[in-house]
Amino acid sequence: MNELDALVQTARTQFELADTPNDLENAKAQFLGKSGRITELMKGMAALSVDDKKAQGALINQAKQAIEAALTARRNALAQAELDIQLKAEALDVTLPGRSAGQGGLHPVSLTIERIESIFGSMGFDVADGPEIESDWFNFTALNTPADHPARSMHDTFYVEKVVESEDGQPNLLRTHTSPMQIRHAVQHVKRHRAALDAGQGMPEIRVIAPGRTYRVDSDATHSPMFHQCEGLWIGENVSFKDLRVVFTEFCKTYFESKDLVLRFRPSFFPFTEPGAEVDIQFATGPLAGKWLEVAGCGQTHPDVVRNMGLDPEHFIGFAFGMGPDRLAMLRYGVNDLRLFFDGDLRFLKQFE
Ligand code: 2NM
Repeated sequence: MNELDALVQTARTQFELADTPNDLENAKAQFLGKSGRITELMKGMAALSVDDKKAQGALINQAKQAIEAALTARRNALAQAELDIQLKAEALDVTLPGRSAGQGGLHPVSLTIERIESIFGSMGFDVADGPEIESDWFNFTALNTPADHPARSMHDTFYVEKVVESEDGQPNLLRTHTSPMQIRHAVQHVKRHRAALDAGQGMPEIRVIAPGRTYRVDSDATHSPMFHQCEGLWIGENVSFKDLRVVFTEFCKTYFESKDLVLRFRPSFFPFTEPGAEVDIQFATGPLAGKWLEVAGCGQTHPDVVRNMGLDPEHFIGFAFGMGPDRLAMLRYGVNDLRLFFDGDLRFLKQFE
């Protein structure tokens, strides 16, 4: 093997031994650099004759090209190896099962309230909202509840530091029922139509339900200090107790999906109604068949309450009703302890999703 072939062979070996691009460039310098072997050989030709220069130059060039080809091949091989390592490290196994985000669901009482809203919505009722911290006026006074009424005692009502304006300097409290939302809604409605009312043109009827959290000092298997109510109000110039009966009967049949249930109205008393009644229902079939179950209170809105809405009770009449979504959920789902709804145990709550 002549000297040039040996040189090319050495270069190939050195390049193969280089494991990194940096090592490879260092190896290259030994052969192709400024003072590399090929450069040295070129310089060595100075003393040769013209013919020998031609012949020797061609051979050196051949060797140089062979070394450059080996260098390029090794550079490509190292780059490819680096890419392979990177691809392997970043590999994504698309066949692995995904990680689920976990699915939330609505609380059974929320589902019940949505159901109530949907049924009354189909009968033309709006849905009102309002504050849980109320003034004494909206919670009691406007609802014809006298100052010495037991519902106003410290034993029954959670009084709080004053945070909302109370018209009469009375303390704030956690609302004990959803009625204040109805008063607020009615007052706003009447304000909007004040001009037409004063001109004797009347106003669109008030038809609204008000669902939400309510609070009383009470805690056992059937009472929770926080519970839910949903009240309804229909005020117009020609609304009667018969309308109440029709609307509430329709609601119960739709809510319980039972066409053959019957309603019973038992006379009762509420400060904000005159007359007032309790509503009992009885199923003809199913596990509760034959039993009278109390599901709501109702009545014709008391003239003083109509007046507190800004209306003349000589011209406007209406009815209201109030029920407990917690109790409606218990009846519909067959739950016997109210506290299960508020313990936050997912094993119980997941059953209703
Ligand atoms: C009930 C029972 C009977 C009622 C009265 C009113 C209002 F605000 F219009 F005066 N809302 N709801 C009412 C009547 C509530 O709950 C057991």
